[in-house]
Amino acid sequence: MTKKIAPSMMCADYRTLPALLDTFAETGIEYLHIDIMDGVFVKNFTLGTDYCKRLRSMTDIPLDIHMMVTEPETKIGWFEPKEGEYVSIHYEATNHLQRALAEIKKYGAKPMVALNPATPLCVMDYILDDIDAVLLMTVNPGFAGQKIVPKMFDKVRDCRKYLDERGYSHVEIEVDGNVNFPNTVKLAAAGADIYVAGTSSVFMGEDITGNIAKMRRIFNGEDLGE
Ligand code: S6P
Ligand code: MG
Repeated sequence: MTKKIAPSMMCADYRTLPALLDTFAETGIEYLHIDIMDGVFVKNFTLGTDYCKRLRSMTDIPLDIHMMVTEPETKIGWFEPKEGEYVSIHYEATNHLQRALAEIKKYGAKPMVALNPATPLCVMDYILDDIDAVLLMTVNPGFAGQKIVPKMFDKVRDCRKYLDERGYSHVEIEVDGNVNFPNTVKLAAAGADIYVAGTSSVFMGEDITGNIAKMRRIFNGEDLGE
């Protein structure tokens, strides 16, 4: 599968948003990762429904909406998910995971299940037909700028194997949290497909285009991520 970059928009400088979106279009950015937090599931507030709406009016790049909220099944519709977009909901946030994933599909969007670092892969045993991707949190959710949980490299590798062995090779793995350049090298080797890029990579320093090019070189094995 082609490896994709999803810049984390909570890390973006709003003052230069139109120019940033032009840069993302020019560099072929595949998704815009939108962190939704409710102050309950995680101790923070970030982006919301109006932000998604405005962003869609400014760019054709599909959104990748990461719902870090309790009872997501009651809130999916608020975001008016579109065809081609990803919507992820946390296993830990709902008693009705299968129903919530099916709800995302009703909008024509692509369902993704999100797992916190401590959550085992086996929770996906009976929802594999309901997902297009799994989001493996490589930090505990809530904040940008954290350090990766080292065991997550094994988890990504185990997840790729778990999916392939069950005939779900088409299900993509997204990684989110401290996806810096050296970690990208390891996560790519472990089999991650979609890379949420925040303060550790794309938004590090001033050269966003250069950072994106470096990520792509790492994907191609042309850069060691140093
Ligand atoms: C964190 C959130 C993430 C962050 C991203 C930031 O709870 O889900 O999407 O925005 O991880 O990236 P970084 O490089 O600052 O860790
Ligand atoms: Mg996120």
